[in-house]
Amino acid sequence: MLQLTHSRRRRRSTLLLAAAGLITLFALPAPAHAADGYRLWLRYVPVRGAWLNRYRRAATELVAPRKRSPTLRAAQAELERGLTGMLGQPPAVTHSVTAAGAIVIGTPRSSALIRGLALGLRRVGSEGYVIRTLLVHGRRATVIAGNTDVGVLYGAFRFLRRIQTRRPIGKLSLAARPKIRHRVLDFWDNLDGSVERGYAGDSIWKWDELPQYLSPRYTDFARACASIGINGVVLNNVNASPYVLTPLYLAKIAALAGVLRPYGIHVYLSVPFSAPITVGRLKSADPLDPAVQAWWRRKVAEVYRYVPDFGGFLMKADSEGEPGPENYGRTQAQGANLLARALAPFHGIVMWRAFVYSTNPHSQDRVKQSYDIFKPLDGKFDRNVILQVKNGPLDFQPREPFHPLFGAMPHTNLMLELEITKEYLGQQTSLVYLGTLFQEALRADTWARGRGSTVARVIDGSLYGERQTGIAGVANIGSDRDWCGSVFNQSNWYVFGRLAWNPEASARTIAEQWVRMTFTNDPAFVRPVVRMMMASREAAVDYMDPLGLASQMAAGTHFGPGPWVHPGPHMPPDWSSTYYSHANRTGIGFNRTASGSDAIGQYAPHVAAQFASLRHCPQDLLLWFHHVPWTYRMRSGRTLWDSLVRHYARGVETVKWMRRTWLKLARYVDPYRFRMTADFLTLQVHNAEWWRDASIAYFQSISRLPLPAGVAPPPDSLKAYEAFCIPYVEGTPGAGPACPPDDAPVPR
Ligand code: GCW
Repeated sequence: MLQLTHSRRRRRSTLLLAAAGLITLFALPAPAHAADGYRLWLRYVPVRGAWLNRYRRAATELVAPRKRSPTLRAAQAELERGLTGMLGQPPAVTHSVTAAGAIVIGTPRSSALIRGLALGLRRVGSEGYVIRTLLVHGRRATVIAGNTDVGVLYGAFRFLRRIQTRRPIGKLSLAARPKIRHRVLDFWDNLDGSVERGYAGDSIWKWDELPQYLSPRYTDFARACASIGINGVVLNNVNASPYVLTPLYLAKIAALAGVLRPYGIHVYLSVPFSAPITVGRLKSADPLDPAVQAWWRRKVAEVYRYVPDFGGFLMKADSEGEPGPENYGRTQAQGANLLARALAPFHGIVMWRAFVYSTNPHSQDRVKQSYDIFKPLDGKFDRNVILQVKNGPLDFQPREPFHPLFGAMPHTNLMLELEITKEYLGQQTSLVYLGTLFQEALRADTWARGRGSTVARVIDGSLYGERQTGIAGVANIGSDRDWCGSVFNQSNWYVFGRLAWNPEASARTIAEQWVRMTFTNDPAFVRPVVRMMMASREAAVDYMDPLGLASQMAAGTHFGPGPWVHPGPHMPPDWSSTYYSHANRTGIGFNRTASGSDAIGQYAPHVAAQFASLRHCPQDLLLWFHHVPWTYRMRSGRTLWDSLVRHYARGVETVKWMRRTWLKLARYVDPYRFRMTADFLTLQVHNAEWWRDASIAYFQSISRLPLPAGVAPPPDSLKAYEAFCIPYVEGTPGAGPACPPDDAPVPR
């Protein structure tokens, strides 16, 4: 939610730039195994013990086709890098199998060897791979093959992962293909280098240096994406600057696309709907105006001259101040098809966001708007349009029910949008593993075609048979040395990619693999850390937004508690907290049943019946759907009030337990990552307590009920919590401080 102005200008003086240059010149190169997080999960640290010889025997030489595309060269380079790092010696690179234990890579087209083998490549499609141990010229070899070069690259990463996670590689028979076609990272990066909701430094795209200088970081970014199967990147913020469509920037974008291409990554752009006016100097951007249509056709053709394999556009229209078809009395479908028709000849797609709502004090329940706007348009979108729908109907809250559009648009391509950057979940420092949140979203059953109509099956095309399938994650990547602001934030990038490849995969298994690759395979470390990660999101829900509450955070920054934020002249109701909690003397929660906003009516009957029943509604969504008396008896026998308070307290306890757990693990981690995580957990305990105390103080002022036995009263007064405000938070759009000067006097 939020922000009308997003153009933060940054002035860097020439002097500063010069100073930075000097620092870079004299900076010492990082030591080879510096555990500063730069290498992500691709650290390739040496294997020790019994595994080493077993792996060495199965990786004696690397057999690559003579003629290699940049993608095959990337696969080869990765295998060389990984094997050298882990096995302590580089594999001999050859073009034919000369010894037992060879690794053979290629496609039927690039390699006669692979052409001659029956590998069953048919079933893995255009991006999948087969990894098999077989006899080649009488010698045992591991073949990593795909129908395309990028399939081989994915296979190479999978093979390396087995070594990284200490799985046998001697007798392999693996085949995999992605279930979703467009697996995209959405960057909310502005052209001035700032990142909306970014908590890991500035943008990684250095627009000033492009196209001449291509930072090696871009390649490392592409490697990381390819290692988890991400095949698309939207380079810029959905609150888009028109400049991306100018030749100046198109040349820069082309240069970036050139770096990402070998790794199977297509580049996309967010564009403003008003571009025909701002860039094209037309009078209108009306989708039905032939001049506007012709402009987009010309512009798209120009984009493809720069980037021949350009992926397409992402559009935020009619939302939070962005222009859109509504300005011309046209529908979202008419707007989307305008772009789709320009892109179709080039096989480009439009990802049209369903995050459309009007911030109008008199408008109906905010969470109903998107469904009401889009549902009637089912079947009206061109085939190369994919509607990009956030996981929940509000806005990336710690917990939301699934968005009712999932399952409700059988004749429209639908993709899922997740937020990897933790805007509402503690931002840079809190340890919150989002695998469980993503998994919950994917496994939610829409019941659109009976039991098992999960969101995963809506978006992978298996429910309604769409061919344009997709999933997007708002990236958490920035210029910080560790890419994501903290080592544990890296796991969220990782799990997004893995679930995008296979939305039915398990968040726990993925967490475990990530821990093994990022830290160590020692079970004494892996087990407790995976437990921490798996508990972490529920802990955050507990101390921020328990029992189905939503949007209780501070306005603007979305960091820290703000349950008291109420509508006012500068605060539309649906950006406030009290609008969502509906806390009053009788109870708390948003009545979305038939007697309230009836948002429940947007779900399939089976789901709606469950949500509508106080008794059967999942308790963790209770207050999302119901206004419940404070004294209501929960299934546990406790009153709602007691239960609410206990959730806040439990959240804090869980974070304390996470911290205690981590502190015992020093001997398994390098000092740098150990210390940073330990200190961040200390900070998180502090934040969780702040959330708990401020929330209890606020809600108690309304419920006027005593605290349950054993719960200590908040140490400060409600007034003090309300007055406290953090003025500047990284990633918050807008130039000035987020604290209104009269509410929060500047401390002396
Ligand atoms: O969650 C909200 C954020 C805005 C963001 C918006 C969106 C890019 O607070 O910063 O704008 O969602 O998804 O468009």
